[in-house]
Amino acid sequence: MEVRFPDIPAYHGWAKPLRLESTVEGLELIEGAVPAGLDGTWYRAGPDRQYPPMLGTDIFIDGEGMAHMFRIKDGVVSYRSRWVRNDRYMAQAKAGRSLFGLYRNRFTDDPSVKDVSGGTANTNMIFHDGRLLVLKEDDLPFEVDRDTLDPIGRYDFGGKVRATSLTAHPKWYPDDGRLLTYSYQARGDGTRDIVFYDIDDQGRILDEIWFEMPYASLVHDFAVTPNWAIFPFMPLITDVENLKRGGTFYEWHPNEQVVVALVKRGGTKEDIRWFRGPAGCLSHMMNAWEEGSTIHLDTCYYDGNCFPFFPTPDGQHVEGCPPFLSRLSFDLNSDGDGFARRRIINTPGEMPRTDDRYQGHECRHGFLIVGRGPDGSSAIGRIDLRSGEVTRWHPGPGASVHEPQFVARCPGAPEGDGWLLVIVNRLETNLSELAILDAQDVAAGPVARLYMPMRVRTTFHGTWVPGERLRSR
Ligand code: V55
Ligand code: FE
Repeated sequence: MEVRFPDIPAYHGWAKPLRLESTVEGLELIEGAVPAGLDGTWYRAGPDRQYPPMLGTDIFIDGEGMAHMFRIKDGVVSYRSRWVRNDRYMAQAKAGRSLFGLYRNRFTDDPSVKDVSGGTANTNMIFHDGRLLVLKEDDLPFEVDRDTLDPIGRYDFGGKVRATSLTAHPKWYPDDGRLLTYSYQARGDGTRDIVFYDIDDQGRILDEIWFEMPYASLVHDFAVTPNWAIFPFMPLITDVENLKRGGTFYEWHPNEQVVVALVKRGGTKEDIRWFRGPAGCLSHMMNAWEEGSTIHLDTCYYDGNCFPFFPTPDGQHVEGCPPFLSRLSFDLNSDGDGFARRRIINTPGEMPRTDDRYQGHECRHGFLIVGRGPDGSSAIGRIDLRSGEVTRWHPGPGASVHEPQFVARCPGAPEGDGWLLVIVNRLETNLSELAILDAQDVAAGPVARLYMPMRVRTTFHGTWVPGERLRSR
């Protein structure tokens, strides 16, 4: 079968499908030195395209999953990437072509895959209960081998998770191994069911709270504090009748509200507190914490539709708008159901991260991608959340960066004391680099830069797993 990719914006520039599996033992140092204490593996996931899309169109969040790993020890970094060989990938490999149609619309798939999971496994990777899992919010996790990325299988926590999918944005505590996660549209596409799970380091479910969303929302990310799980609902809504007509998985409803549910951990759905605001999108969460009776949430907030490729029900494509890191504050003692919101960085920014060990507690150090310009370039930003000061490292004209990953300098290091790992895109050479920065001084530029003899296409999110954890089985 002929392989010919369409000429569409989703494939221009850096986003051209790569479709390459790589193995490099010992990436070449360009400058500096890899910190001697760095010992562990950085896992990331992203989308690529196994075969030309069945219906000739594509959007950047779709595409078959590619798993990436950087293994670092004794000053040496090795890189490997592999397709996630899940059911979707294997069915298509056998057919030699794409068999799944529009993003998450099962009514547009080839009849031969009616009973095959359409999960793409393209968004995030975590290590939990000794398993390395690749995540996408359209399916349950898919387990792969921690050393080779070879396939192991779809994972449902021994049958204990009854939801049809799990988020790609669980919160995962390095210290106690607890996994806090959820499923939205948890009884199938277009359902309003959502469930919060608190799962311990041996896969036992400690907390399971089912409730209903106000509408069948996209719920891409959430946040947790010691007492609350915070769920954002935004008017990107799934309608099964629209799917049957061959429509998009989400439609934008500008006249609906943003609704935020604060779910009491250990409580019931009757304890949920509801807050409302004008239509907009909450995408990735930096962090949330409690201050007396107020819950603060730092998140990338869009004043309108974050995904302009999802039209309104009458087919209108509204313009996209930039995300700004914003602080939303919810007062549990107030009688009303509004919340406060203010920008904390005045430059557009996305893919926010912190020192994961402190998620749910007030942090000082935040990291994100800032200032994606018209030329596609972007920088790593660090915000001092106490003073509001933002510092940046820009890798150069036309260059851009993937989401940064914080790694603590050593197990007991104070919050924010460590390194940032960053994949850099160099458009002029069409190659990537791995940069390692001092997390407290990103403006100084990398302490090490490593040459990659290939382009790393989009990656969304990832996890650092210390070597000690990986070696203990
Ligand atoms: C998002 C990302 C997704 C997705 C739905 O950033 C929403 C938001 C990477 O995949 O499937
Ligand atoms: Fe995400």
